[in-house]
Amino acid sequence: MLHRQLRPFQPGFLWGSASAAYQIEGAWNEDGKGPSVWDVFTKIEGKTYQGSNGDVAMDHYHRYQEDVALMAEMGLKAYRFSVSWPRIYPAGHGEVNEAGLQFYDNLINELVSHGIEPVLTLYHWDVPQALMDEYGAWESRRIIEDFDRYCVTLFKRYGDRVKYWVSLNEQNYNTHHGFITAMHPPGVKDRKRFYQANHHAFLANAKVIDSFRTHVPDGKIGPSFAYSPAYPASSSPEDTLAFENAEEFTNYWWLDVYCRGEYPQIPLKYLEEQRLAPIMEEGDLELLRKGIPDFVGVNYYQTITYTHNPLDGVAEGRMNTTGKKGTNESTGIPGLYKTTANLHLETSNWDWAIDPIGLRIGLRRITSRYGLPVFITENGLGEFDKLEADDRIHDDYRIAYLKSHLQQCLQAINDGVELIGYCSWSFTDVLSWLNGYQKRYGFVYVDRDETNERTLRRIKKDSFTWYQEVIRTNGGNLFP
Ligand code: BGP
Repeated sequence: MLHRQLRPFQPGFLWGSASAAYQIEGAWNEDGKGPSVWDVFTKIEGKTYQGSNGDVAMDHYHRYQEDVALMAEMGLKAYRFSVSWPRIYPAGHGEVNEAGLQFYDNLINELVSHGIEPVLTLYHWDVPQALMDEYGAWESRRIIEDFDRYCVTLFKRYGDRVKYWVSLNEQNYNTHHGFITAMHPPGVKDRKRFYQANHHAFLANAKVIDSFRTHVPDGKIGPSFAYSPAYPASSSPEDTLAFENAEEFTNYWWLDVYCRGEYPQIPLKYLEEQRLAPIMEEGDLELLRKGIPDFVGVNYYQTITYTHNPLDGVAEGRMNTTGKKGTNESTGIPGLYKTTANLHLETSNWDWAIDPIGLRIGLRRITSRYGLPVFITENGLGEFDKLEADDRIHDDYRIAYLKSHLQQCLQAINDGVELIGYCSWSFTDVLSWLNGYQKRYGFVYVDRDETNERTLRRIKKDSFTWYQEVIRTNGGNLFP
């Protein structure tokens, strides 16, 4: 679709940036916080790149005022952050920790006083370890009540100042690694448990959206989905079928439940045959239908290309977590699909395909299938950055990535997509869950590495000034 003229970004477009508690806060055991599963998991040998963890991370817990001052200097309109559940309920339920609530009160007030719209993520993977020990966290239906109680506590406390909320962050990616590759907690490989834990997460998601309607009636809420739109490797019917399988199993499985309150028929039938389908109870489908969100949060990094995979074909392959280009292996489900490189696309050093048009395609697919507004809650480029002798970081590759993706956002808007806002990943550099501190995403460099906390000094990268100008011109400088 070629437009002769492009309508600009609407006034009030939310130019934002994002982060997550575990990846920036540090202060892992301060002011009454309980341990999360990540506090425990990262200490198991061999689980993360060079044993990196978030004990100190970017020390945002102690430096949030300095970080918000930088956001204000940039002119940021929205800031997406997550609340750490075990900071609020150290044991997952029971007594609430006032010091934890106070920290986010302070952060929210700081944002609001600088005219920055807070976008609050309720859950970005750091479930309290206490709930893992007590009942296996997402593997038990008990989590639905506990998650709801925690969320209602936040709705009541912050609902007057926070109007944009993200329910679950990347349930799909997190559970995939939790139950298929064993690279996230609880670190198991079991497809049956994967689908059951997902079912509980869907129910918990629907339940809190339902509660949200009562407590924050003038707010907007939606889940953030790790969306990698699928492509067929070729126009052969076999590859096209593999691509259809991938769309059904890796995207619609989640999006249909969120946006329609029902499981897609074709994968459900297949999983029933394989005895992998989740066990549902009476009332579950009614609850799912109460969870239709106000928007679909999209975390977009790449498209994935699929090809035919025979019954004795490829299963899980190794993932590049070192930044050594070309070390990612093909991965798939025998009889359904397997991934393959897309020869039309460049990749990052972590082998993620760079595909701005893929973002436009994905936004259009969501609009066509669900007719809901979209909020891009993450998009960015993880790369090695070099701190030059003059204290500068010339991250022109990041500017090129973000610019090309934003250009496609505007194309998508002109195609008819209702886009609320765009949060880059990330504002400052953050801990990359499995890839350590060397895979950097921020506009602001943080002086530390995997083993040495160094000064934790904040240094603006070239992309900082560039995004500042994007915001100032409401996207006017994106096109020549
Ligand atoms: C998403 C997560 C973020 C962030 C980002 C980049 O999956 O929601 O928390 O980490 O991806 O991924 P990575 O750090 O693996 O490069």
